[in-house]
Amino acid sequence: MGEWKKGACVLCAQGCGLEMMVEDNQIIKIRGDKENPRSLGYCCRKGLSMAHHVHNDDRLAYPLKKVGDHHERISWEQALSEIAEKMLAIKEKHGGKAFAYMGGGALGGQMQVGIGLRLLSFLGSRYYYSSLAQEFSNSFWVDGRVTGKQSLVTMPDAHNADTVVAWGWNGWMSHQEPRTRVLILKLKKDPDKKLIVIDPRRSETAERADIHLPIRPGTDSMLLKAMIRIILDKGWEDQAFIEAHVSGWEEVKPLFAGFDAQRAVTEVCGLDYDTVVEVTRLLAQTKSCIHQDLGIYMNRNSTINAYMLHILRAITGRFCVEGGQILPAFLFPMGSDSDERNPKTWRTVKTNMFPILGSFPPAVFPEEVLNDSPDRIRALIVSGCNPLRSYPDTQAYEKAFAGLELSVCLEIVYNETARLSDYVLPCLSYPESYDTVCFNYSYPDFYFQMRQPVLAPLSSESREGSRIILELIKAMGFLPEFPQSLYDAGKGGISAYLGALGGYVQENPAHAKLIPLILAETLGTALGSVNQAMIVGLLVSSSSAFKAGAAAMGYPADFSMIEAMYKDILAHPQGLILSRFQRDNFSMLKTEDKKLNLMIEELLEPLQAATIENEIEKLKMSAEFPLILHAGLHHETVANTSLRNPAWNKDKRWLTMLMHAADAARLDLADGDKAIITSRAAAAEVEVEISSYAAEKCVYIRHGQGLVYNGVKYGVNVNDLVLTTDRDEMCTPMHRRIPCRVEKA
Ligand SMILES: Nc1nc2c(c(=O)[nH]1)N[C@H]1C(S)=C(S)[C@@H](COP(=O)(O)OP(=O)(O)OC[C@H]3O[C@@H](n4cnc5c(=O)[nH]c(N)nc54)[C@H](O)[C@@H]3O)O[C@H]1N2
Ligand SMILES: Nc1nc2c(c(=O)[nH]1)N[C@H]1C(S)=C(S)[C@@H](COP(=O)(O)OP(=O)(O)OC[C@H]3O[C@@H](n4cnc5c(=O)[nH]c(N)nc54)[C@H](O)[C@@H]3O)O[C@H]1N2
Ligand code: SF4
Ligand SMILES: [Mo]
Repeated sequence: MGEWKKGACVLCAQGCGLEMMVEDNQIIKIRGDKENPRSLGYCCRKGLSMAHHVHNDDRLAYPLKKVGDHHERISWEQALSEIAEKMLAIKEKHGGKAFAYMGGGALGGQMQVGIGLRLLSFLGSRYYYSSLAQEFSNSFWVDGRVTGKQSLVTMPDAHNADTVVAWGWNGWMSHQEPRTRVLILKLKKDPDKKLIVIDPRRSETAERADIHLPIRPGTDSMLLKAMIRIILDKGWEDQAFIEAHVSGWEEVKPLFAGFDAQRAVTEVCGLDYDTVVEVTRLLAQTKSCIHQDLGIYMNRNSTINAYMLHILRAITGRFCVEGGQILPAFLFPMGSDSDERNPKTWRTVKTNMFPILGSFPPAVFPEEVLNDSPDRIRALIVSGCNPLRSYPDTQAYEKAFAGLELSVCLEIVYNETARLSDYVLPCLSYPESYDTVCFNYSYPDFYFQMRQPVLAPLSSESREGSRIILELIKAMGFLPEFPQSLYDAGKGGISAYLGALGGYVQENPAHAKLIPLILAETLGTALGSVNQAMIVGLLVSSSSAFKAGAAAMGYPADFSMIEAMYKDILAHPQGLILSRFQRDNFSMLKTEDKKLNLMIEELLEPLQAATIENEIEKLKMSAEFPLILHAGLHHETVANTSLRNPAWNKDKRWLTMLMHAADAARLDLADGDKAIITSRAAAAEVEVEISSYAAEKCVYIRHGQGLVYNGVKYGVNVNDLVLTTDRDEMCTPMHRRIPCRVEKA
């Protein structure tokens, strides 16, 4: 008889609580965990299929080394010593700039980024690339200017709002909010609440909306400008809020003078003007929030759109308030503040790109490898992402991997990236280890879950990812030896350990900067898990606001707080509320005047340049590529590239390209026909699916297809159809607007 064990789903950022029935060290059944304080039993079909993520034919069992054109099994000893030796040689010959680390966007293995960045820093590099920098960069950058720090990312508080606008977000399929389908149905059922969807197609979310604005693709900046103009014309600004909490609005406001809102809405966006006025009224006069997503993030004008969305929120008083746009409480931020105005901030050598929220954009990586500069990237560590399917332009990535002197991939599966790497190191998957993530969504409550192992290691040779990186750091000789007493102290409880650590650092002040690594090594060894030790470290270094909130939850307000919280975390495998922040949300702001700053100098010119005339010109499609490819629908039949075994979709039609009936008729294509899609990058054969979910002149291919499982490739890898240069000024790929044409095969 199996046993139900508590954990979480790692297949999207929601991390829903799961209960897993485990029998013979196999997950045989899954259900949502009603005791999880955030997801409350919610679970989608991906979560229910999580077992395929853990148990599949691609799971790695031991370290691999590339020999000729294939991989051979090697021992850990050989792997660590060879990698260490090669890295030190590259460092010696070419310096720190030769190294990059890639990963951390997905939920599995987020903890090892903390330690991976230290490895990078020992090597002398700051080149950290992450998946987050190919979706949210523009928005994070704008967040940084408005809130005063990039690490203060902002989010909608949709569950507490009366009007929710889904802007380029197909939540019914992609979630992106806790319990999204519950939220959507709640909005739909309640006559006093409204769901508004702004999306060119009648998506599964639009289908359930009170109002759907079927906007012409790529014209969101015109709609935003028009809405702000309408607010000014109707006198819907929240003057008291602006006075108290906003700075810079008076300087920015003139940019909207004379803008012809009605013409923009009707002629450019193709929308009904009165409906747009009503939507604007709901935004301004109800408890509203806007959830924007990839439909506008990975599209044209993404930066000024993020800017105008914040202007809209700020002038209607929907920022830092319940049900509006909030700054979530956090234990550790999603990334670091990396202000490119600081001359010390690194840039990429070839593309001169700066990091945002601490991470560099994957779209420039191939160019950073394939160039003649002495400072080009030569060695890469990948952990917890699959660039050979996830990042734009697979061909460019293949060439980049071939151009590296050393590539090391930490993975749980033998995926497309592992296949091209020099060394492949097997990690414990999350149900085999302790782990947590940095995605949180609420204020003032801070929700936390340390996922605990529910399975014994499936292979005796797999290791915790952060332990692997720590071993590499040690193999390169970057860590001094620590006294046995520190290892022993870890066995006596957290408070005793922290006391011993304090004593050690007092005696060895030069090692203070090594504290996170001392914890990882000595406490990590005592606890049998580096991740657990890192969580203790995070609790110790948490902000005073976090600790005050924890004290308010009843934790002792002294030194013993850490041990008390840690024990509670262990005792609550379903997750818990660890801290309740005490001050209002505005107190999180890091601007000098503690106000929302709307004056972003760099964006004034682009905002001004977004005129109706300019946009009409720029929106024109060429005769060669008259259609728009939505390169990567986040559909319920895909889970990025994390569900490799296609068995979970056996009853679904999921390897198709969606197309509007009118386009199909024009091209003489019937449902099920084979067609050739051609973009600037490549051509591919696809099966046509005529769908009411497609907008006219747009075609849609799901993201996360094209995976090779047991020698068979399933569907089209959409990143074959994209060039790295299909990107905007912040190097975000334009995956929602890839020009293409389609012909009958
Ligand atoms: N089932 C499933 N869920 C997932 C994932 C998955 O792979 N599978 N991946 C997860 C991840 S990592 C992410 S980031 C999220 C992404 O979640 P979403 O952002 O919801 O995903 P998309 O499928 O890109 O949906 C974007 C919507 O924008 C619309 N759109 C396209 N062009 C425009 C435009 O010009 N203007 C406007 N206003 N809208 C436009 C599209 O029609 C589409 O409905 O999904 C997450 N959830
Ligand atoms: N063309 C196009 N490309 C896209 C998108 C698109 O819409 N269009 N969407 C983009 C978006 S929004 C995102 S977020 C990215 C997602 O892209 P990625 O960040 O690459 O995420 P996944 O595809 O889920 O890959 C995660 C990898 O981590 C591995 N993994 C899981 N657990 C662990 C662990 O504990 N340790 C280690 N070391 N590895 C682990 C998994 O096996 C998997 O191979 O894709 C992007 N790519
Ligand atoms: S919404 Fe679905 S995929 Fe996302 S965490 Fe929850 S169960 Fe997993
Ligand atoms: Mo994403």
